[in-house]
Amino acid sequence: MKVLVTGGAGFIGSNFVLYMLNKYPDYEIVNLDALTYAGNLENLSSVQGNSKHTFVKGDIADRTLVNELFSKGIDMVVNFAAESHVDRSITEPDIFVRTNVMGTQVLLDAAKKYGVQKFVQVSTDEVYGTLGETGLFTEETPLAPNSPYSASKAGGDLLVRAYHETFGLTVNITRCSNNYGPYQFPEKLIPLMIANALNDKSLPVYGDGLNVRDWLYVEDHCSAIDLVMHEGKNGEVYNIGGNNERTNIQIVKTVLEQLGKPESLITYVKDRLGHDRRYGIDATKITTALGWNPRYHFESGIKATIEWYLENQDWWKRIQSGAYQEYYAKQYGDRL
Ligand code: NAD
Ligand code: TDX
Repeated sequence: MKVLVTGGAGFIGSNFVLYMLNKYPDYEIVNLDALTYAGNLENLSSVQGNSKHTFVKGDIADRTLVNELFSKGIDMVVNFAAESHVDRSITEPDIFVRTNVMGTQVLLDAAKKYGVQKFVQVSTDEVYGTLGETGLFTEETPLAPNSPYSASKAGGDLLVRAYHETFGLTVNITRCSNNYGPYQFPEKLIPLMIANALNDKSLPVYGDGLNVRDWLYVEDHCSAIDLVMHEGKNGEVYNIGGNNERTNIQIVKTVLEQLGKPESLITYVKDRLGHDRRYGIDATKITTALGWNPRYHFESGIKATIEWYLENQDWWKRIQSGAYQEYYAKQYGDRL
């Protein structure tokens, strides 16, 4: 089995590559990643020299390169490659459309041209928009994306659907809630708060801090994708969630408490534009149809995550010493 994993040097993609190489030692993994600011080969250092892992630096929107890879034989595709940060999509939407919509279409064309057993599109609960205080997103919830990021992911999802309906491509779409765990870039809530707390810097909480997200440990997301790629019913969408809703302020206080840092570091800042109030996932379909269940409770997952960031300070400090500083000043400079 030869699997093309795109975006496999990013947060979830690299966790997935490590998970797959460990679980299926006979599989060949071709990892196509453009190494944008979010891609980091350090995430894959433990599999350097593993002959079952081939890293290719390149863009999913590069049709020539993508066709060349497919022409050598690809059995399955798992498409993680994306611009993934909502705040960046508010200031620079163009690249989100290019990668998340057009890049997905290039991959779909190649999958159609060369034939694959399965194309898995890794998507997000954000395509469903926002919830009020009650209710959960099901696979039947209409798409109503509110940010340029989620709109571009919804665009990618709709192309996947269209290539299934029109050309008979074998596909699945997964829509997962917020992930956390090792190798997450410190622009996202949990690693940003851990890093700032360890640096004794203020912790910027958007708006009133009462927006709700559902959190899933990244390894549980990987096991769900594994099941979908092997057992998902052709053409189906699967929601993936942790049944773990928390307000942002609860998350931030948990991080501070575990690190023994004072709550005085919390600073409420100007809200994100178009900030979705609440996400909540109904994962009944994947649990009943495919027998998936998350292994981590939030308490053990957040503990493992904090330990990882404590033990791997070089990893995130190297990131923070580069272009990140410019990003941070631009995002937070006039908010704080
Ligand atoms: P990430 O930003 O950490 O990683 C994205 C990776 O894609 C990076 O390695 C980057 O270099 C690569 N990439 C970007 N543009 C590319 C291009 N044009 N060609 C090739 N590679 C490119 O993102 P992540 O958090 O790991 O998310 C991975 C996927 O999972 C995304 O599709 C995202 O929408 C989805 N998702 C993420 C979450 C979450 O909580 N992080 C939740 C649900 C779904
Ligand atoms: O500094 C911050 N302060 C803050 O209050 C940051 C970075 C975030 N927040 C809030 C905004 C959100 O309500 O925390 C919540 C989580 O924010 P992010 O980590 O940026 O995640 P979110 O916007 O929910 O999107 C994430 O989950 C779904 C991923 O980035 C997406 O790729 C995924 O699709």
